[in-house]
Amino acid sequence: MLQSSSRDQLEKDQLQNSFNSLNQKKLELENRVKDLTAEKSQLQSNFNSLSQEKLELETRVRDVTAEKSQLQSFLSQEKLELETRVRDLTAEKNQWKTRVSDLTTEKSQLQSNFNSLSQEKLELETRVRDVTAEKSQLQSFLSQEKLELETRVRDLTAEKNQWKTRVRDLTTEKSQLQSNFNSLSQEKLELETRVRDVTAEKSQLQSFLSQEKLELETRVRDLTAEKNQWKTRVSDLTTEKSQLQSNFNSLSQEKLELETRVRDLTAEKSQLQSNFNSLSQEKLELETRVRDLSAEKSQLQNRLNSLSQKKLELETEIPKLSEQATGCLFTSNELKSWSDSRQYCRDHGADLIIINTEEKQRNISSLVKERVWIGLSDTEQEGNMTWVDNSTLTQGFWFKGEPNNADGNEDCIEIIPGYPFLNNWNDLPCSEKRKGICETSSSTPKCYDIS
Ligand SMILES: [Ca+2]
Ligand SMILES: [Ca+2]
Repeated sequence: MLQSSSRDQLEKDQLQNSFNSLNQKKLELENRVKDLTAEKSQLQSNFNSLSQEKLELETRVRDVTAEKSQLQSFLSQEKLELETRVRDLTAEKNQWKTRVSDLTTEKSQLQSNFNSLSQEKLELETRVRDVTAEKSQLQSFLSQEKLELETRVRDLTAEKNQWKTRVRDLTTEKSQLQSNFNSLSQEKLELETRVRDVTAEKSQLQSFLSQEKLELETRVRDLTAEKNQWKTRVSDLTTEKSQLQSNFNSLSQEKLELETRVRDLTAEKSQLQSNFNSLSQEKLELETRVRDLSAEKSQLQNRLNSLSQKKLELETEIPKLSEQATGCLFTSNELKSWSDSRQYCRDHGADLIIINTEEKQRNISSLVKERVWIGLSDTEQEGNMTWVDNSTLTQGFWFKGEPNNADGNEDCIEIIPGYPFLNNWNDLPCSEKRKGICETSSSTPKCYDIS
């Protein structure tokens, strides 16, 4: 019966220790779960702010891309309009050039016609002069001939008819020549009229061509000025386009950097997500372990409860058992030195208690409520612990570090309640005041309660 209760007690102590360490471990795990939860919240918060930042960057990239498309569209439209206008102006200029060339050719043709007409007129004038000279000669010759004929008519009447015939022939020839002369004169007049007309026409053409040329030159000047303005505007637009291209390039560069940053952030987010997942996994494992430990704790608690119940039952058994095993136990009402306490026990037919088994140590430890003397000392010889019946100590239930014979003056042994039942002995000076546990033989009828 005693051995069984002792084993239960041992088991109960071990369970108590296990329970304490498990409690401690549970607290540590709970703290670790709290820390991990806080760390997880921090990671989630970081992840949210990174997601927000990523969204803002994406919105900015979209805006920049839209602005770039608008600028490109505007520049393309403007460039197409300018190219169309330059093509139109170039075609118009070519038409004007063709017209100037045609007019120049026409003018050259007219000049050539005019020159040939002038040459023809000169030749006609020369011919008219020659015919006139011939006529004069003929007149002169005819007058001379008439005179000679008149003179000779008289003399040459025979010859007169011949000469008359000849004169008639000559007169006819003369009429013919006169007619020729008249027609030539008429022709000359017509030619002169035509020359005048041609001259007037030439002057008009020259005036018209000069006017036309001046207008064309003015228009060419205007067109050249306008072309220069367009060239300036094209140059400005080209410069503006280069500036926009430069802006676009820097924006593209910035966009690339942003994309790189987004990629880095995404990788970092993936890493964080991975960390978060592993932490979540670890948290789940810890929760599982906490659940297991809680279940184990509940089992231990149940076992502890049943053990406590058993302990209570056993405690009710102890006085009876103590009485059977050791006889009666009692203490003094006053605090005394070890020697005075022993004397008190002797005065009451007992002696200070001898504890020579583990079961008795447990029973006594469960009963004491204050520091008490027991019947053990090394007063006779330092380090040689001896019971009051002069038997030598075989098994001690010392507190950790005891006996230490502090100041070389600790020779009497006490039990300190509250320490583990099997480790609660201490040596201290014998003059210290304690109650002592007295133990009678089982034959002594009267017992005192030491509690
Ligand atoms: Ca000592
Ligand atoms: Ca001591």
